[in-house]
Amino acid sequence: MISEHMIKAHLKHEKLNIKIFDVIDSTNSEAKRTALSHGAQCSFEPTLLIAKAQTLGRGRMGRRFVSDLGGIYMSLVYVTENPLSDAVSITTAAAAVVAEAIESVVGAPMKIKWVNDIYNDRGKVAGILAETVSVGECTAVIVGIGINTGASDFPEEIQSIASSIGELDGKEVLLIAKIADGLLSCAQNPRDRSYMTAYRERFMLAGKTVDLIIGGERMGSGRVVGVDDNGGLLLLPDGQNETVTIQSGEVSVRETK
Ligand code: BT5
Repeated sequence: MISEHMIKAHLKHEKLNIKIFDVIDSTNSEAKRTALSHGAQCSFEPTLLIAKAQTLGRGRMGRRFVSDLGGIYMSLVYVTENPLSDAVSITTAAAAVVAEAIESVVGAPMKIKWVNDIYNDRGKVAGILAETVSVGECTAVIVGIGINTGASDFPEEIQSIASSIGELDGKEVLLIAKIADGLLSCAQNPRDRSYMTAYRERFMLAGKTVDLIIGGERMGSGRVVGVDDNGGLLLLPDGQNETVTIQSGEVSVRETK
């Protein structure tokens, strides 16, 4: 059971609207509609949208995020006047917040694959989609998070990738509240990069040889050195001796024989 009252019982931040849906197309799309419905008004209270299932769950770059019953699908939308808000650092902060929150509720270690995927020791358990939309003179930030919490009977298309953090037996509300509190704290302190410690501790690519993929195309390969404070990937391209910073894209780890 997920109710507004139960989430608020765990929540530290007081100003948060909460809307819960049984099924929706996408909580990120609903968040966008919510932001746009405020028209030119540059302020509205942060709003958390939660669904038990999504019919059009979205991943990055137009990809599908499988959102059947047996997961938590949530989006936080808030207005920012901070020009530093960019999708990479918001996503990075959210990944650290989500990984820590899952660990504290479930007790199992989580790993972060740059930039937005949370893994347990069997596969991807959560994904993050950060988006922005212009509202009047301001920008609304939307942080969408999908977490697999049910049985691991995933559809064929994600069977080899996905895993679940398992049934939460009533602790869903605690997890949702921890994530919302963490995201709201990051939103209130946009220059604070202290979440990078949690991110780096769980970063699963350090030292790995990866292929860099941008816009679906392989752009080269190299060894991952780390992540910078803005969430950029530090990569030493093959055959070169200077590290480059990658701000967007994704990587696929090369299997070492
Ligand atoms: C993501 O994209 O992982 C971001 C997912 C964000 C989902 C949330 S749910 C609430 C909010 N509303 C939305 O509509 N979206 C957000 P990306 O890194 O592009 O990963 C997508 C890829 O992950 C797919 O191509 C699949 O390979 C895999 N995938 C799809 N569904 C999955 C699932 N349920 N669990 C694990 N992996 C999945």
